[in-house]
Amino acid sequence: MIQNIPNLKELQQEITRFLLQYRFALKEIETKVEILQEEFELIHEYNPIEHVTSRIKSPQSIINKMIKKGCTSSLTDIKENIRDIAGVRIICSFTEDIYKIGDMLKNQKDVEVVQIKDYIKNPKANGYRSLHLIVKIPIFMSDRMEHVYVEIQIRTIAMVFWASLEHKIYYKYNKEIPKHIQDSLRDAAQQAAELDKKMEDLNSEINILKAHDASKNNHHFTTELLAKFSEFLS
Ligand code: 0O2
Repeated sequence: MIQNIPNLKELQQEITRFLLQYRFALKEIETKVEILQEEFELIHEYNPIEHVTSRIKSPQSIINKMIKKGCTSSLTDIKENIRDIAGVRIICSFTEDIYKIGDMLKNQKDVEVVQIKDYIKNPKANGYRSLHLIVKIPIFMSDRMEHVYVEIQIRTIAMVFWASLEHKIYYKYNKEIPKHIQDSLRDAAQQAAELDKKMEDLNSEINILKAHDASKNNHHFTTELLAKFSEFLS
């Protein structure tokens, strides 16, 4: 037992370092998203991101996934197979914002997109909708550089609403869910999708009105300016 203590210490250090890289990876992605958010607000006077959350997967959830995937307990194996140990969730105002934000992240040079799961264009059978990007980013530490996987889930408020409640109610429920409940769940997801569409249409209409007003104001301003200028010249 006593002989094992140095090994235990080493193991503890190894696990701490292992989890640390995920914490740093989350910070990197969060900073990237914050920059996009601030830039959008300042330059485009519009904020497509409602809020951002992040989490490190719980040890229990990591173990469950290891069992599901038949993954060994080597840290290298875990790192390669469980790609959502670090997870960031970006909540956008409208569906079109999801793809804008997704593209902006994809275009960043240090972000390697490894996998895209578009559950908006292809919702899961239960109705789940969200855009998932599995990305790999470099993390620079005192003595080494690591490439770390992060799962970025991008969704609207309506998608969050459905997924959070479904998660609470049924997700990971290990028994067969009765058909009428499955149908209701899918129906609720459909209603959430319709609400998203309705809000997006309203937003587009308002944007057209705003653009029309802005061009009218510009026209007034130019006419007034020209009148003042000719008054000044005469
Ligand atoms: P938790 O507790 O959120 O971490 P893969 O790793 O690609 O082989 P996986 O992980 O099933 O398989 O991929 P998928 O389908 O992209 O799911 C990744 C995550 O999306 C899940 O992580 C959930 O957070 C979320 N998710 C996927 N499907 C559903 C769903 O039907 N309902 C809800 N509420 N969330 C879902 P975890 O590890 O399963 O769970």
